[in-house]
Formats: sequence, C-alpha cells, structure tokens
Amino acid sequence: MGIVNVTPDSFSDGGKFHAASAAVDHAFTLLEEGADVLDIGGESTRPGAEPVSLQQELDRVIPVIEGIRQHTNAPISIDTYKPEVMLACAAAGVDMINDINALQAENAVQVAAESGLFVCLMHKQGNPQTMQDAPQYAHVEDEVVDFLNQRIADCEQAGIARNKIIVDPGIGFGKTLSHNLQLLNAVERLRTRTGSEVLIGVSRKSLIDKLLARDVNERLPASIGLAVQAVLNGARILRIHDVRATYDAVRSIEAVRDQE
Ligand code: 8Y4
Repeated sequence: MGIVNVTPDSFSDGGKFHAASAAVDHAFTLLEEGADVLDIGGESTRPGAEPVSLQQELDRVIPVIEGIRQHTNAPISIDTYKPEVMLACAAAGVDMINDINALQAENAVQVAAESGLFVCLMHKQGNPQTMQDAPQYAHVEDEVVDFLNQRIADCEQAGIARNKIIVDPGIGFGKTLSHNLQLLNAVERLRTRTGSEVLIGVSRKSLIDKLLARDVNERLPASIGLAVQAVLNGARILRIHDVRATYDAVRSIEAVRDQE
C-alpha cells in the first residue's frame, strides 16, 4: 500500500490544482514501483498538525481519487475517520476505508457497511495530539487484540462481511518503542487471535528515531528491515512511502521463504 498524502505540507507550492495533479502523478509512480493499493489521505495525523474541515478534506481527496480513476481501476484506500468523507469517496470509486479511529465515529460503521467496501480497523490509544505523552498498557498485545475483536464484532453486527475486515495494531499511535516492538513481534498472533489479515505501517515512523536516532529522511533502511520482519511474521499489507525499495526487499525474501 503506497502512501499518497494530499496535504498542503506535502504538495504546497502551486495551489489546489497543482496539489491534486502532483498527488495523482505520485500515485502513478507508486503503482509503477509495485504498489497494489493506494492510500489517499487529506488530513495529517501528526501531533501539532492543524485539523482540516470536512469541506477542505473533500476538496483535497476527491479530485485525486477522480484523477486516479480516470486512468486505472487499481485499488484505492481512503485514510479518513469522517463518515461524510467515506460516503463521498465510495461514490468516487474507492475500494477500502482506512480508519485510524476504527469506525468509532457516529454513523461510521453504518456508512462503511452500506458502502460494501473493505475496511481497515486500526488500534490507537488516546488522540493524535496527546497519545505519545505517556502510553500505558497492562498487556499491550491483549489490549490491542481485545479492542480489535470488539470493533470486528460491531462491524459484523452492522453487516460488514468478515473477509472485508483488515486489522492494524497502529504502530506509533499511543505506544512506546517497547510497545511497538512487542506488537511487531506479535503479528502472527494478532492474525490468529482476530481471524483477520494484518496491515502494518512503520514507514519512516519515529520508533526508528527512538531505536537508532535517525532523522526522518534517514529512516529507509530501518523501515525496510521492519517491513521485512513484519511480512515474515505474517503481515499481509504494508503501508509505505518507499514502494520500489520495499517491494524489492519483500519480494526477494518471500522468494526464499516460499522456495520448496
Ligand atoms: C514519518 C512518516 C513520521 C510518517 C510519521 C509518520 C498508519 C495509518 C498513518 C498506520 C494505518 C504516519 C493513516 C502516521 N499511520 N493507517 N495512517 N496504519 N492503517 N506517520 O500505521 O504515517 S499516518
């Protein structure tokens, strides 16, 4: 899953139209590099980032989805927690809802169910502004599994098919370095204990800074190493920035793993 950010910080220079066309161009580059899914996001979740209005978010993501859809049926995921955005993006032709809030907003589960789309349910502790202040768990793996299983039950009750539900432990979302490493180590059990395929997002994240003291532009080797280990531990989807490099690493270790 290749990341396509449509925020002014990512494509700022030439105004609205330029932002959309630059994001569409980037999406096609990611597909050429080996991405199977494009994750389109119009709101930054970074601590300190200013929230965007519903209209702003729609103005950012809809032209990009339409621009991609003019040329390809490649699977598109929309990174949003707002049910209104989910609805509009479903109409614009996306295939999956990637919700860091796990469809906990009012009406989100109903909208997702009626859309018939795939959903990714992510765990987080707290909200993006304050979640890294003092993350605490009695047992992080159990708490993440229990949360995801409750969200799965809610989704199934609303009519979302079991095979359309993907789960994600939410690396970096209200977790210390140790919590993140425990969850990456537990991917296979997350899969068996939830009965869902697992998506992992580690690309360029600050756990790499905590582990190795690397600036954001020096995190590629560790991002690839963690992605490879996540795959070996059973992860099915990787949310990543650097598609070509990660694709080559993952495809080559899979060739060894799957050799008779
Ligand atoms: C550098 C680069 C520093 C990226 C921080 C970040 C996930 C996600 C995000 C994830 C799913 C991010 C939308 C955070 N992370 N969705 N979204 N799983 N499903 N931070 O791990 O990339 S945004």
